[in-house]
Amino acid sequence: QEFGFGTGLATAPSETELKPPSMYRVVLMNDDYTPMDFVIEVLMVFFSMDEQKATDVMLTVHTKGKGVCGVFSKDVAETKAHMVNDYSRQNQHPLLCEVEVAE
Ligand code: TYC
Repeated sequence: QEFGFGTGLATAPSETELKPPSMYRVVLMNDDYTPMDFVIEVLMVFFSMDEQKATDVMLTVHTKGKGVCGVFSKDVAETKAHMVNDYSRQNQHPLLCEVEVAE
């Protein structure tokens, strides 16, 4: 990932080059095999959603291809994505959770 900390040239860094992005989206990707109930369980357990919200997000992923589970600091986002992917593999499901820069 490229955060644009500067060009290497001896110019003053612009405001956007001073800090790396602070917030990161955790997203779920659709696939043809992971059971809907498993995705709902993941959203409830790892993202503290109630069953109604988890069902909404799962159906968004199912119909649109991907969906946002939440927005977090870099550390929290990467840890959550890793935990979801580990849990999915432990249960022999191909469910994929990814992290995207939010801002
Ligand atoms: N498409 C899956 C099915 O029909 C359900 C599913 C939803 C899978 C969301 C992954 O992130 C996902 N069983």
